Amino acid sequence: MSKIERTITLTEQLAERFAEMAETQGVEMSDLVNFTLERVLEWNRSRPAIADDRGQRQEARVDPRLDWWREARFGMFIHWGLYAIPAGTWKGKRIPGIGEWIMKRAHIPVAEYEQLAKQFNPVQFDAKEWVSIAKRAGQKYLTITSKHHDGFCLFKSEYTDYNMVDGTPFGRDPLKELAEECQKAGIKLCFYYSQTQDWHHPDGDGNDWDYHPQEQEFDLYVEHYVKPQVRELLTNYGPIGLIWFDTPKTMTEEQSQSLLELVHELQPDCLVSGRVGNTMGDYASAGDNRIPDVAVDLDWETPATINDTWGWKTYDHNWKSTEELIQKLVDIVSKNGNYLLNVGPTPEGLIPQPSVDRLLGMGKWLDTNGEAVYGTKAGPVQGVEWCRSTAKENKVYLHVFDWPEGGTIEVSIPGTVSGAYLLADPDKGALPVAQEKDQVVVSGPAEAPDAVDTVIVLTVE
Ligand code: FHN
Repeated sequence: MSKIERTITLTEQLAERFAEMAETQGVEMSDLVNFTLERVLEWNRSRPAIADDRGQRQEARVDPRLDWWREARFGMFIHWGLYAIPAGTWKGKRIPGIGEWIMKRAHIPVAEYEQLAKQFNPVQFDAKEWVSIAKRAGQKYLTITSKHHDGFCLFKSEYTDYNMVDGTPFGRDPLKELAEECQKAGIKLCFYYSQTQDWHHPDGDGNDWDYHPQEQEFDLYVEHYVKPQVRELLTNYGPIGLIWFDTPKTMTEEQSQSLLELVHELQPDCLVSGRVGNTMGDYASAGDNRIPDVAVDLDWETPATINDTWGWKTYDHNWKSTEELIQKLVDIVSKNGNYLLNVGPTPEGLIPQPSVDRLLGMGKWLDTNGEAVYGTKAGPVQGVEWCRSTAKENKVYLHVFDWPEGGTIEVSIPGTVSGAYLLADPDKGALPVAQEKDQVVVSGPAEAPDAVDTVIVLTVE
């Protein structure tokens, strides 16, 4: 029995068991499933932040093709598709979970879900504005869902009419417009592409309410649909920074390898995310919203939400604060990672205002402190609750999250520290430094200059 067949059999057994238990215990099957899902997610959170099969290929670790990405550190993720229309509610019922999963969570038949395309008319979409928000946020690349698990394509494709140009009243190709604006703004355009799950395609993974998984030909879907579409994406939109494959699930080594080769054949400089599966990525992909506890000696990235959903949901107001987002960015960079922070635009084509506000707040902080983020690596001070550190050339940047009373900063650093100043100080006024062996003591102002993260630059010999 193949892995997929075993998975299907197990799922069927589980479903039967759930139904039995719900009936004998007199509880709703949907409650049982939802609570179980919560527990599974909790269990998932206790797993390593970067799963082995989403790791980085050995050869990629020193590959200069990644240099732009190592410099960038901060990107914009965009989840946009038909799911923005129901925005978390289907037939008057709020559907639990992330917005872009509504089709699966509510088992919406393809024939019904695809009707949404006829309503998708985001007349307020303005590629220039989206790119400008990313730019002002200090984000250096932009990764947009060209096709998510629901199978709808945001780009013109010869392989399906279920796409923005041929299938919606909008009739425009947002990826073309974004490609132009990204070029002008010097932002790398990148494409998310769901290579395994496709709940619309008869041979794609994940839809067992319209299709019979046992009868599906996943290999044919990869060969005759995924690959030709990846070819379109890498042929029709100019240079693409990376392809963000996702949820590899049943991808075999051969399938992951062949996708990797296809991308590199079409655009040798285009990177491939760790979620191509089987540890073949050009860089590793951490779990959603997961940040490793310690620095990781790989090129890796955390995809993350600003609230709790990727695709727009009208009633998800659980927005993280700007302060929290800045500290998460710094935490990630201080462990060698990149932060890919998501926005879920509305069906009208607008990036939600709470996201814009937070992104611009981050950009403002980066305007002053970007030097301590872009192109830096994990610094020598690690495992300290109140402080993070990044490093570049002969500089160590101390990111002080909790300013100590009195302003005396004490850390352990190998090497001789020849000077210290506040990064926000345009005059680079020297702060008194004392050093005994590895112990460095900097005397800063009594009050925190920046309540979120005060950056002290140490020049190290
Ligand atoms: O299932 C998707 C989810 O919808 C979203 O796209 C995230 C982003 O990292 N990736 C998958 C779950 O990990």
